Parts: sequence; C-alpha cells; structure tokens
Amino acid sequence: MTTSGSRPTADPTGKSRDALPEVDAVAARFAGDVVDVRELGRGNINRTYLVATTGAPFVLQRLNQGVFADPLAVVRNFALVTACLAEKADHAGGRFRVPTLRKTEAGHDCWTDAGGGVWRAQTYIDGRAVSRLARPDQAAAIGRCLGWFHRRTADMRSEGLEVALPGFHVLPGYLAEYDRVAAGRAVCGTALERQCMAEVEIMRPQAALFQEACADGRISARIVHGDPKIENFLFDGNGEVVSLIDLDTVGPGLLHHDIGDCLRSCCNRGGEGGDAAAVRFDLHTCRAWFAGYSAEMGGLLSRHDRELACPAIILITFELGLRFFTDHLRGDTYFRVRRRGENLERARNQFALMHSIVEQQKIIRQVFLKDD
Ligand code: GN1
Ligand code: MG
Repeated sequence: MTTSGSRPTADPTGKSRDALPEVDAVAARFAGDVVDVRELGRGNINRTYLVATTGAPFVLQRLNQGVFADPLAVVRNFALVTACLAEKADHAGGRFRVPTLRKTEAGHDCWTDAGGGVWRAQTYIDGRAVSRLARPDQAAAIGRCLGWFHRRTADMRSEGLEVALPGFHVLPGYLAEYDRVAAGRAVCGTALERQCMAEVEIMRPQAALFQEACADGRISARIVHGDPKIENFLFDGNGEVVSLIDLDTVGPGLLHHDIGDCLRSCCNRGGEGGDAAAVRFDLHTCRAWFAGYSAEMGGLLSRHDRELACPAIILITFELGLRFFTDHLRGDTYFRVRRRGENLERARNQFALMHSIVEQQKIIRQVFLKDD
C-alpha cells in the first residue's frame, strides 16, 4: 500500500498526530486491497480522501465532530436518502448517479477510531467538480439536477430523516451567535472588519423572513440537500451533470435555502474565495439555472415559493457572509482556512455578492414569476 505525496494524517491542523490513526490504516478497515490514498477535494468542513483499491475506488471521510455533534445521524441520513434516490434513479433510467454507503470489512456502516472519530466511506463517482461556470448551459444542467433531487425526495417526506445539524440555515440563530462573539471583542478592529460589521446591520431587520413565512403557513419544510453549492455537482466531459454529492446536510428544511444557496454559488462570477472586484451575480446564469430547475420541479413550486425565491438568494448570501465573518471573529474554528484572514475575505465576497443581487432584485424576481 502506498500513499500519494506526503503521508496523509487524519487531523487537518496537523496537531495531535500521535493521537490519530494514519488514513491508510483507516482505509484498510473498509477494504483489504487498498493500493493508494490521496486527499480529495477542498471541502470547508470534512477532510476527504480518495482510496484506490485493486477493484473500485471509494471515498473515505472523517466526519468533523466540531460541526456534526452526532455524526452517526449523518451516516443514517446518508443511508436513507441514497437508498431512496438509487431506487428511483434506476426507475428513471439512471440519469443521475448517486453515491452509496460502503460498509467496513466487518459489515458496519462506519468505523470509530480510538479517539472517538467517526469514519465513513462511499462509492466514488467519476466526474469533474468546478468552482466557476464557463457557460449558462452548465447552469441549466445543475438546475435540472437539483430539481430532480427535490422532486425525487418530495414524496419521501421526512420519514426517518434526522436533523443532523440543529440550527443550520436558521438566520436569527446565526445573528444571535454573531452578537455573542462580537460582544466579546474590542470595538475597533481592522477597516475590513468594521465594514463587515456594517454589512451585518443592513440585513438584520429582514433576518426572520423565512421563519415568519413558515409560521404563517406560506411555505413549509420539505427534504433538502442543504449544501448544493457549485462544487457539489459533478460534470462529465460533455458538460452534463452526472451527480450531486456531499449529502451530509440532507434532511428536513426549506427548498428556498437550497435554491438560494445553489444560485448564490453558481451565479457568482468571482467565486467564493477570489478577488472581490470580480464578484457579480450573473443574470444569464440565473435564467438558465431556473429553466433547468423548472423543467424538473416547476409544477411543484407554489406562487409563494416563487415569490420568495429572490429574497432567498439575498438572505442565504447574507447568511454565509455572516457565518464566515463570525468564524473569523471567533478565531476560525468552523470553516477550514489555509491562513488567517481567509474567512474575513470570504465574508467580504459574500457581502459584495449580496449587494449585486439586491441591485438586480427587480429583474431577478421576474425570472421566477415570468409565467404568471
Ligand atoms: C460548507 O464543507 P462544504 O464546503 O461542503 C458549509 C456550507 C457552506 C459552504 C461554503 C455543514 O460546506 O453551509 O455554504 O461551506 N457546510 C456546513 O463553501 O456548514
Ligand atoms: Mg457540505
């Protein structure tokens, strides 16, 4: 067995290496014929590895217990939703591929190391992840795939699915956490920190919009992916989407959070970590995305659903800016960073994107309501 490059260790920070198992030893729990282990992807939460074997390769992850307090709930949700989707994908002629759980050699759904870390494996789906779109037809393909996911999971209701991440996408909760963290800090901060503090106040009055829409019955919870950002859609060589991956946050939630999150990610010309000057919400991409999404899901969206689509894009963009900024203020304990200041820059970019969406909101609203 060999590992690529430097020998992978399980701890993203490189601290406490002695207390953590080597990744190739963990991989061996899931397959007896491991030939190579290398790090895969650039997720902000879990560390992910691609394991080559003499047979099919697979994906191995140590679930981040700083984020997922109940990692076994993540594993159970994954098993439930992929079983449902795989069954339906077969019936629908297999348009999209769905990862499935790979059990340990001993037949368990996951493996817990001596330090209590929970590891799970899933089938590897061959495809290319991108972080920026080159053409609007790629957005249409992503829209179709998310629409497919929403339509296929709609009749699953929330049976058996657990809330793996309490408070996820509850904006008033993120604001309360921000207030708590900011209260413990000196008032001044850097110019960029002060700018971000001002951005938080701009959207604060609207933060409870989706909680209110649920309370008055305009919208209600369905099954959502939770994290349908651009990098979680895999493309084939023809520009078609072959799969939607990263099902850690699947569960009961609002479609609006998925729609908003997917669009804030796909339509951002500058990308999440790039140059703030390049950040702009692209309308053509948004139109193409919604055409693809509606082709799969259109009939299941109510008038209220479509009316709230544009506010959803604004608020989820604000929410992510707020979450990055709060994490920067608390010392980068949630989102992985390569250097100090990265979460602050990510926050600045989301706030810049928020302004670009707000400036175009009248036209964006029409994208969702044009057939009425
Ligand atoms: C996190 O781990 P990753 O990159 O798939 C985060 C999402 C954010 C995203 C921003 C569980 O997802 O909510 O939108 O970063 N996931 C969690 O890149 O917090
Ligand atoms: Mg994720």
